[in-house]
Amino acid sequence: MIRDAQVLELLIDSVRRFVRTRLVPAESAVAQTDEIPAALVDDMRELGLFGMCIPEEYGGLGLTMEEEVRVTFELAWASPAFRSLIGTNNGIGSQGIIIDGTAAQKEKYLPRLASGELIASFALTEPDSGSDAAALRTRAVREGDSYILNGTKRYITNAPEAGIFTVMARTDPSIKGAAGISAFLVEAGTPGLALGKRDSKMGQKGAHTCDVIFQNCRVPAEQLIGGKEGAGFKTAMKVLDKGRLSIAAVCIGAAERILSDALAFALERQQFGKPIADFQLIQAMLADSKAELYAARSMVLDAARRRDAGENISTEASCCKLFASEMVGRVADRAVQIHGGAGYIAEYAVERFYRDVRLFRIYEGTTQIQKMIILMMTMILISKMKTRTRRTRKTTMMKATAWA
Ligand code: COS
Repeated sequence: MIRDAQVLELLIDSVRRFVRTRLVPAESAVAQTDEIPAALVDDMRELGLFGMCIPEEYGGLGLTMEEEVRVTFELAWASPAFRSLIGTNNGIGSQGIIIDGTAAQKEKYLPRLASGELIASFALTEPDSGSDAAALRTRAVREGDSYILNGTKRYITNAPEAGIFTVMARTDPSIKGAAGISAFLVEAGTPGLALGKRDSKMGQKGAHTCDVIFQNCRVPAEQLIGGKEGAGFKTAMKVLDKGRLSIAAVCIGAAERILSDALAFALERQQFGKPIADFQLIQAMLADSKAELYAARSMVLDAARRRDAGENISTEASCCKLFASEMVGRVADRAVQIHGGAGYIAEYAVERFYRDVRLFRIYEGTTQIQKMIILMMTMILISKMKTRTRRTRKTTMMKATAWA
């Protein structure tokens, strides 16, 4: 849903100008230093980028999903590290509060997240629980008006910068699965919360991850999201539904950039007396990339509109994340191929993007997990349909069409 087309075009236009004139020229320095310059972070704050998806009543831009993905297409034209810094405040770091938080929790944190004064982080993954998120072992034991947290979270994006963590921990050890998990808001600096050293990653330099370690970390009970024990896994899954759609949008922005670089190179590079873009085998790689990119873009826009219309988009979000992240991997691979030897040299952006985009097939749920979710949802629908009478089958079919 687009609320005001003119306002949105103005926003997209200013983000596009900012990305192309300020972020793109800084990409290679960010990759070398592994730091985003403070002046650029200030500019991102000023543009309102940290609060794009936070409701207006808390100082954010309150973008709808369709508006958000359209802005993300622009943002992701530059290195993914820039989007990663604002990504947690708009997505996995704030959505738990927005979707399931109490009024007091919203009031306390959302305005500071929207302004970018506070960076948010989402701590679900652990050393022994990645894809099987419900197997997490971090414990939260109630003691008077507090919970005592113990455990380790791994690969936590923006943890080194974070002021607030959404932490999934087990409050009921008698339940091994999802129902024993609760979500907490833990402030950086709380005694008993420590950070590991920054991870040394394959790509996305400038975007930081590290372990977050809890050792007898006392968290006030009012920091339990929604004030409800046992609801934390569902909160995390709802957050990831949106997160996966946002990542798919990032894949599209990145693929547009990579394809544009590949096309520019193919038009410039001469071999056998003419630009390599004149050769059909090169043209085929460019055309395949464009077609797949268009398909992914259409999927993401459709899913975003459905979410705005209030539909359950778990399946669509997984379809988008699966297709778009695999698509950008293929586009980056072809771009390196088109660049030839130059594609293997760090001077060219495609070498960096090739490594950067590899992460999209892994985080916020691997490609294999997305396939599992898609199949699970489809099987639920089919089994429901099989057990109904003909009349109710018709109703279910109608519901399924609306839901699927
Ligand atoms: N929205 C709301 N509720 C959801 C949900 C969603 N998208 N997905 C699952 N749930 C609910 C289920 O309905 C179920 O509730 P009930 O027990 O009341 O029926 C509960 O959550 C448990 O669901 P399920 O049994 O499907 O959980 P599983 O342990 O089988 O795990 C997957 C499901 C694999 C989908 C989950 O573990 C997952 O997403 N793994 C990947 C984690 C990930 O993305 N990590 C990235 C780190 S964050 S950057």
